[in-house]
Parts: sequence; structure tokens; C-alpha cells
Amino acid sequence: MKERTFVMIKPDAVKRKLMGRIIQRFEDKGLEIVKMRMLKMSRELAEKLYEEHRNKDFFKELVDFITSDRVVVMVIEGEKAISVVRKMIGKTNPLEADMGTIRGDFGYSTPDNLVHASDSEKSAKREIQLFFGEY
Ligand code: FUP
Repeated sequence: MKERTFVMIKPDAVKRKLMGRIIQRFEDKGLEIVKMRMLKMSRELAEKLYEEHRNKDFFKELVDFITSDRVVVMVIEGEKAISVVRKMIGKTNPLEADMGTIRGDFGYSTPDNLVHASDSEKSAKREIQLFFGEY
């Protein structure tokens, strides 16, 4: 079944000029980028995106980081897109992420782990609506 997922290229990847290579991987896989936009997030928007982590000790560091520079947000469509994209980005901690994944190949720490992608259909809907106003 075709699904839509929300993907964000984080400030560290934008700064390191990895945008093109990251987007290339999704295209090479056969996924379709159906919406895309670059923006610098407000703290308010960042806190909404990461609201499930509000009480974690890394929350402030995460919001500081994600609002520190521009990000690229995308809606990606394809067969089982949510789980396929999660597999492609790898584990949250790049030191544990498999080689061949985006975080495994390009990352070394958190919260600067290059990309975000929705982890379920419910979060995909919520996150797409948050950034694009419609699902
Ligand atoms: P993920 O879904 O893989 O992005 O991971 P989470 O939703 O658990 O975490 C969201 C972001 O919080 C991560 F991308 C990086 C940051 N984070 C930390 O900085 N430290 C942690 O221990 C866990 C997450």
C-alpha cells in the first residue's frame, strides 16, 4: 500500500552540504518526493514536533540544535514508505546505526543525527500537517 511519510534534513546535514546526497538516496530507492521546503524552525514549532520528548533531559539541547539553522522538510511517498525510510535512516544513535544507513554512514552523535523520519502512520499524519497544513 502506498504511504506518505514526513522527512526532515536537519541543520547539521544542511551545514555539511549533505542535502543532495541524502535526497539522492531516497530517489535512488524509488521513493517519490511529493512536497519539499526549506525553513528555519521557530522554537514553538520545534517544541510541537518533539512534544513527546518534552520531559526528557535532552529536550532543550534538541530544540536548540534543531532551531540553530535551516532544515529541509519533505513528504515522501511510496510503497510502505514509513518503514522503508526508517530503515534507510538507521538507529537514532549514529554510533549504533548500521553502515549503509544515512545515520550510520554520515553521523557520529546526537542530537545532530542528520535526518528525522516519522515512525508511524499517526506521526506521519501529525508531522505532515504540522509543516504542510494538509496530509
Ligand atoms: P528518532 O525517531 O530515531 O529520530 O528518535 P527519537 O524520536 O527517540 O528522538 C528524536 C531526536 O531526539 C533524535 F533524533 C535525537 C534526539 N535524541 C537525543 O539527542 N538524545 C537521545 O538520547 C535520544 C534522542
